[in-house]
Amino acid sequence: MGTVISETVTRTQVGIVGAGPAGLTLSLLLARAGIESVVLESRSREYIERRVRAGLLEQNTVDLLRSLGVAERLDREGLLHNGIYLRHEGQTLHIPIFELTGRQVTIYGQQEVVKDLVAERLAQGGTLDFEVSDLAVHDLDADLARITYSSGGVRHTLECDFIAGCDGFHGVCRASAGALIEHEYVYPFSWLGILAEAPPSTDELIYAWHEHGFALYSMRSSKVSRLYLQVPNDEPLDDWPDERIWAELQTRLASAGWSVTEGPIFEKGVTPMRSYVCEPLRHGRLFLAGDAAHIVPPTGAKGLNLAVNDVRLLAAALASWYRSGSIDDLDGYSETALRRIWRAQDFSNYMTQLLHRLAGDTFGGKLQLARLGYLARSSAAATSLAENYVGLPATEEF
Ligand code: RFL
Ligand code: PHB
Repeated sequence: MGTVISETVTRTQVGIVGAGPAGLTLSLLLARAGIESVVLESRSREYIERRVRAGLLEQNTVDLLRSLGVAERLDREGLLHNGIYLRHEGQTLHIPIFELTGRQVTIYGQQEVVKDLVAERLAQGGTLDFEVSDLAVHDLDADLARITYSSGGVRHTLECDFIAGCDGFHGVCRASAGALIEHEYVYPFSWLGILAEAPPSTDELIYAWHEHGFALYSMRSSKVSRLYLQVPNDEPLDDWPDERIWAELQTRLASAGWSVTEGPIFEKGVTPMRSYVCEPLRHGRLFLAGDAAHIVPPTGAKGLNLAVNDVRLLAAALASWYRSGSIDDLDGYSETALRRIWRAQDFSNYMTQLLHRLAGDTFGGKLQLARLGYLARSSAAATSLAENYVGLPATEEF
């Protein structure tokens, strides 16, 4: 005798697949507009609240989180930054972002953002189901779309007006969206990232060019540092005991009379670097947002910020449809979102090409040093970097 599996059918306005920054933010934006949604997540709450990823929030992102009433802890614990350092050959160039743009970035871990969004979603009594499995989307071109999934041994069908595919790069929604056009570039290197119990010995982030490869000095708090090293693709973590990591960070980030403060490493991981965009961001009633639709290399710190911008546009388009029955904004979502996505792709690629060691190429290295020199001498060049890094205004033009 097989296991008896009960089945349920429920109905909502927007079915959201994925409880990352994109899906959770979308659910709160929709709730504020009086639109009901259901968020379905394959992982556990503990897992998504611990997953270590991004750390740098654009002012646009902070402003949006504030407007949703989820920035109380962010305002208390986030670290405001007015600039960044670019370091090469022992020289340090400060890009004074606030002075050049009047805007700031904030360091606050992505998992902290996720915790705050989850807490608010649950406090509002919104549906957020963890550990769902076998999720699939159907009937994207019909009057009602459907999401099927299992949860707690029960098979569910969720009928929806629209589905938001916010399920990240390895999710299922993009693959169900028919023949999309894909643009992709995979870089011949990865980032080895660590978290260490060590007070940062720098006031601003340091992006370092070095002949051994790129290094980044970031942080999470006054007690925790976040650091990254460029490593070859498929680099085994076992080849990087803590002593080797610290030695390499000291070498690549070196500056006279200064050193990186070391401490116990409590998290280590390797992330491949990819640029990817699919288009359009829509198939019938399915809309893609965040990493489900695009990936940027982390050098520009844009991934989470782009995800939040996508759902800002998508929520406004859905609200316009529910308010007036006008389909225009939904029809325009893909084109509008892609303008900023491509701007961020270009900036992320620029930062990556500026700072990483490129395969056996002295010509490329010389160009990088010429660009760094230009950034030091031209306020136009520095302003261009600063306005992209801090985040161009959240209008539809970019
Ligand atoms: P997420 O965060 O991947 O969330 C997708 C969610 O969908 C769930 N899921 C499913 N749920 C149900 N059914 C399925 N079949 C499902 N398949 C997947 C997943 O479990 C997950 O919870 O995507 P979202 O919301 O689009 O957010 C994107 C960001 O997470 C990402 O862009 C950033 O982390 C990128 N990133 C950075 N972005 C920044 O803006 N600033 C940074 O400083 C920055 N640094 C980084 C980064 C990413 C990094 N890594 C590890 C990739 C640094 C690193 C090292
Ligand atoms: C981070 O703190 O994790 C971080 C900061 C800036 C980046 C990438 C990652 O460009």
